[in-house]
Amino acid sequence: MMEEVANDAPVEKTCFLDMDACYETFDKDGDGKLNLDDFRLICKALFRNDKGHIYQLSEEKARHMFQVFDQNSDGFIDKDEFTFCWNHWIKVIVRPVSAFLVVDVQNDFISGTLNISKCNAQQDGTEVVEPINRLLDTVPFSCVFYSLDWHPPDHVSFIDNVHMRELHPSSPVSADKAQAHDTVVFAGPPPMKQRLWPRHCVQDTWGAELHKDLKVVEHGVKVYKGTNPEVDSYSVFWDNKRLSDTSLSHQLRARHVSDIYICGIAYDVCVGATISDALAIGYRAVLIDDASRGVSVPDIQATKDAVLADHGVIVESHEVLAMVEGRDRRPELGYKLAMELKKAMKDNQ
Ligand code: VGL
Ligand code: ZN
Repeated sequence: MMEEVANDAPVEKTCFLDMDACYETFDKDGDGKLNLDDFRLICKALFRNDKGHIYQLSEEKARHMFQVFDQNSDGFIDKDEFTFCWNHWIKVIVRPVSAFLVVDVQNDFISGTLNISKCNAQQDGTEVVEPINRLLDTVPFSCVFYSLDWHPPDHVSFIDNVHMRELHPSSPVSADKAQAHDTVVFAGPPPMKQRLWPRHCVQDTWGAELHKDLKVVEHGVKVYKGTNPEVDSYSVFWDNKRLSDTSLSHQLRARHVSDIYICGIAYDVCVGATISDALAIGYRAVLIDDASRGVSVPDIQATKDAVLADHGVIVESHEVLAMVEGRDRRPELGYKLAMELKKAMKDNQ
């Protein structure tokens, strides 16, 4: 497909600064309301990158989003409807509030007991440190979080603890036969599936420390997970049984975050679970591919597929700065936000 490059840079620069000016710019016939064609022009001005490349948006997605903002379904976005669109959608797209979440960049996953370079994908965990440090040095995130897998010695996920708890008759592997990476079912109640891992990230040990070269910024917030001996916690939001949350979602809300950039280790375990939760609770979420390393090749691919299916975005670290500064605006994230607004309006009815 031919690349579409914007030739209306001055219009683009000014049209999202002021609501009334924006409305007039796109109300081409001056009749005081915007039709679908006008809305498509807004999308064309919104969804482009800092180099003037215009991102394609399907007719179907444009129509879906138009319908969200045409609240009375009369085929037009009138001024009141546009006010909502401006405040809750355009403003967020042009000036997102971005959090950076660095997941489990800890010794045990890089060179310790759960060294991912010895796992199926044979990836080198140290390789995430350099792109993450560069992002921390160059991108003005409004807040930064570091998660730490932080297990007590009797944690349910450790292979050498498998005899501590009764298995359920449905468990595919017995305690005596179980090996690291096998999935067993503990008796409960209720019965609980658990993937077994080598002992790792035990609280207050070297293996649980962040990698020595990882930059920890002054305002960075550490989030500890996996602290309950009875339940594992892959997502930085909740444990796997959703018994308790880590306070991450509370802190994101307190800071009015709209977008979360996620990376780290392991791509297909904790990074994947975290971005899946971020999208599920409504955040515009971005996975930074070259700043993440994982355990298993097919699981990494499944993680990517799931992110894209949930309207998340996968980028390389060099693309992040322009996105955080609102100069590179992805249609997928705009669509994600519009669908969240639609949900919220339905819930309020
Ligand atoms: C993780 C396996 C076990 C992770 C944590 O941080 O991805 N993986 N516990
Ligand atoms: Zn763990």
